[in-house]
Amino acid sequence: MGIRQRRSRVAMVLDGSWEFAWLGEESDLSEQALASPALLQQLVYHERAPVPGCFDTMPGLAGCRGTAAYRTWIEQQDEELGVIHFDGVGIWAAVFVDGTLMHVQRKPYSPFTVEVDANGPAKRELIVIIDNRFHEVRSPLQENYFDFYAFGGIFRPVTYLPLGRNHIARTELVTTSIAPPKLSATLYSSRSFSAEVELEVDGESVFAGTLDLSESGTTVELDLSGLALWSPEKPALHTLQIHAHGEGVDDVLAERFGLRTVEVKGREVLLNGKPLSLFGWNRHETHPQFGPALPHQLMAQDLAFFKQASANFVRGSHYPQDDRFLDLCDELGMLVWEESLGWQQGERHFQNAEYQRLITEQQREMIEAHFNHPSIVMWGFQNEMASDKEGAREVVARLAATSREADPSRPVTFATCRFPDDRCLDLVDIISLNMYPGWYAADNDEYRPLAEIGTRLSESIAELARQGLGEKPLIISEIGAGAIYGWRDAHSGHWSEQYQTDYLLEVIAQVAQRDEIMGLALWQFCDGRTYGSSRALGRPRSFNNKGVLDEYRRPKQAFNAICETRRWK
Ligand code: ADA
Repeated sequence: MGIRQRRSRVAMVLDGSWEFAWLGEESDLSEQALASPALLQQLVYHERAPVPGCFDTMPGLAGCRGTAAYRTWIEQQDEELGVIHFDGVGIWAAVFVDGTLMHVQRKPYSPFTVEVDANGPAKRELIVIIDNRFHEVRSPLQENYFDFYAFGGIFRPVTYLPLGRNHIARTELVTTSIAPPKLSATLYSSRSFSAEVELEVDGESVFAGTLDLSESGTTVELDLSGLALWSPEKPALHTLQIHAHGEGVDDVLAERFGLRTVEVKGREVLLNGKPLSLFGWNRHETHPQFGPALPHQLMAQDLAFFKQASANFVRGSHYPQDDRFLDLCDELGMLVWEESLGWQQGERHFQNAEYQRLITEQQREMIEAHFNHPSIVMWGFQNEMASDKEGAREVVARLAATSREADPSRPVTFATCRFPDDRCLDLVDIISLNMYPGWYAADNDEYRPLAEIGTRLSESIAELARQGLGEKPLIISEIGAGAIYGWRDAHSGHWSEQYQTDYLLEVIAQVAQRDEIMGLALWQFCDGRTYGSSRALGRPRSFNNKGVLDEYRRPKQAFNAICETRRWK
């Protein structure tokens, strides 16, 4: 047979202007439509809304909580089935195709897919009901005590993949050696079938043969001698092209990857065998006009600011990240800590079986979806959970095990603010401490000098050693101070840009002096909307103002000072 006309997999991008209906703050359609989808036929779409987008940043809907309906259409041709991929929605969603309930999404920020049958050319109706109200049963992962605002909408891209019933579902690509470079490629298929498989890397054939593919995965070991490694300094990327064809299968999938290894050795995290020194920020996906539905250009701008400050590390606080952002991190050599959704979960969550089921599911799904991003160097979970309380150990053990089972190739961690009373740090590979010496104090009338920063760091290091944890890598995963953009004060009072500058330069200087600390993630990259309510007095403007840029990415004095004088290892 001559050169086979290989079908190239074509993804239909569904982003754009969808029909839209705001159903109000009292609507119970979210519940009713699940019971009787016929109700959807009564919907009248008066408006249109952008996807990706958040309806509660649109004029007239800012701050509203209730139910919205989005609708678009999918043109099917000769495919055997279609897979709709949602990269992230919030807070809760129900997906209907031609009036049939296909999926209920209860995990904000998680990617998910909906499989649609195909029977020849057809125009299929896709309706997504979004509810951005808090609901501890329907959406237990997102609560309004978190210190970041939960928006509502279809935050991230939606694509439609016309496929055969037999197709490659996903891959897991693990660098097993860097000298010479070797890659272990595991192919997961939609169901069990045998196929002629050809693998090409950057257009060069590296494997050809018959494989019995299955949902549990089939692994091929590839010797990729001569290919460049991925590193922050030289983020070389390669493309694995998978062609599977034969009886009942004709599929092709391209997967980008980077050749690099990550391992923990004593107090070091090694990338390609070299110790890492991590410096950067915690970053929320947030903007006053877009919520978490950030335009691609803004993501690129954010990372340009990281680079301007010679940062090499971003903690995706506190939920699964936009895949496009992770692509940019791969391309720019920005190292990533990615974590599932969490914010100070406590004993009531430990005892909530449904919460535990969903968060464990989100952890596994996040890892499977983002497995091949070389920029991700560690998996996290449960930010600032009550890890000093009864029941915490079981939760950390489960999430650490879930992470290691899904991906043995990366270390796991979680950020604690309970140290030295933590009960769980021996269960993770990397110790990550959140602390705010010199900013928060037990007694709000207490004077809190910047000298507290060095003292707290030294005390923490000594206590970790006393607890037998001194031989693990240590990251200061959150530390920072607030500043109101534009507030310049000769007295360097709290909330002034000067105070924040003094604070952060002291942090960097103190951390840089301590070899026991291999990573620093300042809190936080840019200001982000939070809630007024209980913490209004500590959140002027109902924003978390600890960004070194404001919410519109206007640099504060601290950012410029860090760029000019940052001393790092
Ligand atoms: C905690 C939390 C952050 C933020 C920070 C703050 O460390 O993890 O999300 O709320 O405190 O600004 O106080």
